[in-house]
Amino acid sequence: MNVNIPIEPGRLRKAPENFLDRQAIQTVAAQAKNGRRDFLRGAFTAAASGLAVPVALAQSAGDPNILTLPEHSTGLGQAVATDGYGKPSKYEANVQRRPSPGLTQTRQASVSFAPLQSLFGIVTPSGLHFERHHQGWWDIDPAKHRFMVNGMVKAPRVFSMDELMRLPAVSRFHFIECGANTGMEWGNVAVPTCQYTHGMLSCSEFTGVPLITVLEQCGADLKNGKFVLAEGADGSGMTRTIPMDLIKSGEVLLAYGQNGEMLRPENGYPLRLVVPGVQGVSWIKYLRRIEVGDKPWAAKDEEVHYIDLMPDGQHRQYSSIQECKSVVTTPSGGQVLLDKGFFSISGLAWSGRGKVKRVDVSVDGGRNWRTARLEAPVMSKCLTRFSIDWAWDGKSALIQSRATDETGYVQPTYQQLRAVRGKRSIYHNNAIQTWLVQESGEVKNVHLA
Ligand SMILES: Nc1nc2c(c(=O)[nH]1)N[C@H]1C(S)=C(S)[C@@H](COP(=O)(O)O)O[C@H]1N2
Ligand SMILES: [Mo]
Repeated sequence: MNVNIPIEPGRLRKAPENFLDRQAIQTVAAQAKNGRRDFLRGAFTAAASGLAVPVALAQSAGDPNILTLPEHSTGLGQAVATDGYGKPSKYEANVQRRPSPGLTQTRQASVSFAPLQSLFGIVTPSGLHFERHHQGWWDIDPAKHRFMVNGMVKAPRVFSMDELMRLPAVSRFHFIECGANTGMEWGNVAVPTCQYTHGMLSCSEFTGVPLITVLEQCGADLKNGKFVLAEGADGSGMTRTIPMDLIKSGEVLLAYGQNGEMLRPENGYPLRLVVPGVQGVSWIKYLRRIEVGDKPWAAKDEEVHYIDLMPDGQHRQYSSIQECKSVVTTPSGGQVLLDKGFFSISGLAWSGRGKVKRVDVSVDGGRNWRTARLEAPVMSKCLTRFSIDWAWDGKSALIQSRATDETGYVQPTYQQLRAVRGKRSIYHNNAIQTWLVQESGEVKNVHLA
């Protein structure tokens, strides 16, 4: 599987999100408001072509970065605890979650996308976690937050955060993906970069109490109570039905921890439901109530939203598991390969049904496949990092990844998916993504016919 690694490793220019400044973003957003088609792609291309391609250092002249001692090697650095809570290097300031310009009317009912193309490993730094709010986010006082259990339970009960946090907790790594992730791409290429095609996806270590523990404490009727309703405390009235079988498995958590600290306010502080494998909308934030019942509630976000429009015009409801999916994050849309030679193709794979078993990578649009390396740990309902060696010969290439999960399910091509689902859905697009590497080195989002 190894290729010979040439002496000069290939160099990469980052995707446009990493260098578009605030001004440029505002221009793009304004154009979007005026309804200009292809605004995003157009603006990004313009911004990208205005940049000078970095030139290799004239080695013969000697590299001043080695020959001259920098200040940080001779001076006194900064003091401990200069920042009581540390933040990223100023040189990483362009690595941000970003709203897609013009996607929504307001920023309270909107989404920001995680910069997948800039991340390593599987964990999403909490400050870069994607956001989806239906009615804005809140920083709720945990001392005043209350969580209620009612419905088919012997002893309905209200918990404070302190009471919940006294109970035995578990910590587990899971991905969360909005059901609408990649939703703009059903019909055609819509957005230029992996941040916008796949960035409604994040992965954290969550800490919390298994919901089953609390239901048992309240004497829930686990025989006739086939479902629970989860309700958030924000103004969106977000309510979702969760099948009791998932809860009995012990996987569903009343989570307060995220990556070793309390949840971020944007992600539901102080309490959110974690429903591994299930689409993001069911991971209710600012969780204030669980009701046990014997049938689905058919809430607004189950009847008219988060449903799958099928080609025959019918809607499919309660299709909430996020099926096996993957994406190459480098090279990916908007990046530019600056020279031929070795590149490590790298990406993420996940499945709402368990572990990723295997990822295959093609550089010729799916004609030939090689099996990629999976980076340990490979965990259930969690992101898995894969990589494979590639020597770019300077010719155009079509890069794809295809994941298979432990159930044997194989990620479909667009052709296969559209044959069953049509082209007009929003949710649950898990098709194989294609990135076209052009001879110029520019990487583009394309759909193969
Ligand atoms: N209370 C509440 N919970 C919510 C939402 C919301 O708007 N309010 N949005 C849902 C949707 S659609 C998604 S995809 C996830 C997003 O979680 P995140 O913002 O932490 O990424 O939260 C879900 N839980
Ligand atoms: Mo969502």
